[in-house]
Amino acid sequence: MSRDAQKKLAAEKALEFVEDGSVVGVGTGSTVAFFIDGLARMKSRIEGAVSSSEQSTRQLQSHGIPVFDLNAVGPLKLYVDGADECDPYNRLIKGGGAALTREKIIAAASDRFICIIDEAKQVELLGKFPLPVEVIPMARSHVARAIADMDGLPVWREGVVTDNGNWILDVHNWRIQDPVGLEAKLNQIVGVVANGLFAARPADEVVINGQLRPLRKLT
Ligand code: ABF
Repeated sequence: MSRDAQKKLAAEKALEFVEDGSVVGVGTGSTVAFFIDGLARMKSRIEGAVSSSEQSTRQLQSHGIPVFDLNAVGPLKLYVDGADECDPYNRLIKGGGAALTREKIIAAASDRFICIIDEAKQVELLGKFPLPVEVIPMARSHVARAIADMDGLPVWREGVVTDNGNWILDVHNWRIQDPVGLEAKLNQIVGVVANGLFAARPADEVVINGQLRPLRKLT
């Protein structure tokens, strides 16, 4: 099955968890784009959405789906989003689409976070995908030095400005044995806004090939 077919299947399955009359948290990326198209087919049954990016907002509004400010409607019952990597414990690397900070905010404010992925996103160990870190522009070099001291290789995603007006460093060369610990450590670096590890708050369920994937329990 093609990657697009897998993404579409995962997005369609996630629609089953959307409650009538709810405001749905909506992520960013090509898999979520299929989910938004599906939401459009059922838009009379939902109140609207909270969006994690200007990109998703544009697509939602193009379908006539109302987009709300999280402050006005939170907490949410459901957040649906993609990922760049997903380990067996539903811990994720996200941020390839530069929307990680708003994605993380909505995930934190949602009772249930369903992650929709294709097979290529599944890994045993996080880190092959370079870890995105959103930084305040003036702190870019300071944060890069701190990451280098942690044996990471930070690469500035030059030319990309996030919806929050910040920059992104993508960190290569990490094989992440302790995602929760590294997520917390990165957040301590002055100038870091957020990082793409979703480990302290992993996905509640992962949908792949149209099915909910069983969660491997951390022993
Ligand atoms: C988004 O989903 C980002 O965090 C991540 O980069 C992206 C994955 O994109 P796609 O679904 O296009 O593979 O939430």
